[in-house]
Amino acid sequence: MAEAQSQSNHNGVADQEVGADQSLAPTPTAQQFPWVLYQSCWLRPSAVESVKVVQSQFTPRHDDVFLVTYPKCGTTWLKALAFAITRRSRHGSDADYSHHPLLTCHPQDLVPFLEMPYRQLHPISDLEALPSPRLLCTHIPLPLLPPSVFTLGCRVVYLCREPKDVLVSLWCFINKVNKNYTMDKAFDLFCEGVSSYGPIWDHNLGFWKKSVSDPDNVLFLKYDEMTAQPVEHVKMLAEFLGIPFTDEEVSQGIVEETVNLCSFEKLKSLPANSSGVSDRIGGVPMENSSYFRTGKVGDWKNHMTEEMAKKLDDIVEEKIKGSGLKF
Ligand code: PAP
Repeated sequence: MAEAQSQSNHNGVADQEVGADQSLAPTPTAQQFPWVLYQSCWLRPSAVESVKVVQSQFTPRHDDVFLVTYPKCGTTWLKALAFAITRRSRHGSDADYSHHPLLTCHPQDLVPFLEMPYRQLHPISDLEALPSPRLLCTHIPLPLLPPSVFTLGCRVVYLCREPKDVLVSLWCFINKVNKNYTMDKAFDLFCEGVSSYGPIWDHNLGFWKKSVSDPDNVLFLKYDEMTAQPVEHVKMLAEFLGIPFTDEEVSQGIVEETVNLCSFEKLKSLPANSSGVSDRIGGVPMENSSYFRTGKVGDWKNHMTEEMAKKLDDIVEEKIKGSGLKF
């Protein structure tokens, strides 16, 4: 996740270099958090370069499936679920999860991101080499994605999350590598819409509106609802992906097995996810366990005051007013 960029990797110099592009402007708030505005989206300078490579070089295929999230909305969970669903045997008797790749690989590594590791460092041909149908993931907002994702009719699964929980998750993640990213600063920036791939409300609204106008191709999911009803959501996801669970699979308990395999508790307990360090961004090593913090709904209460909560709630409510989207 690009926000984890350490201070030493990006300073004012990088900002100015990117700032030469007329479409970019430095963040208004703090020089030590040098997001820039690229096509109305806040990004780290290196992420801008990567998104530009995706925009100019990535060729979608009609049978691609895109998992899209704003950072910290449950990307790891969605990757695990979609991977488990699409890779399962269509025949119940062959469904054996005892040797499943999710037991030995971090979910983040089983479904590649379009824009990470940064594509100016890791060629887009890595994605071209994947066999169809590809399962891909991205944080890139809708207006910045190659338009053919939608004209080709690719399936897009969007997972959103209650913004206060997103902010807390984001702050905990970034604060591990950048102690200057305090909760107060994170909050002020977030309320201005400034965090990687932000503003979050624009990100949510882009895919929300598309899911309303094009429900066959865009499935809009909510983390909180998925947590409350995982079995129903796994069935819904499989159906949307064109591979519904058969009656036989349902009666064999394969849906529940999928839910359990991808549960926070199960994944967090596995050595591949609980130990070690990986650099999935490019120059930003993070502990594998940092993708498994609490996995809870409403953890914002432990980190934000009621006053902060009200301010952010009011901002988000105003931004999404009239769209039909609710948190
Ligand atoms: P990314 O957007 O940076 O790629 P993402 O997976 O969205 O990662 O962020 C991690 C969040 O998803 C964490 O939330 P928290 O900080 O509020 O705890 C993490 O706990 C949560 N998460 C990871 N795996 C699961 C899972 N299997 N079920 C539910 N939540 C999960």
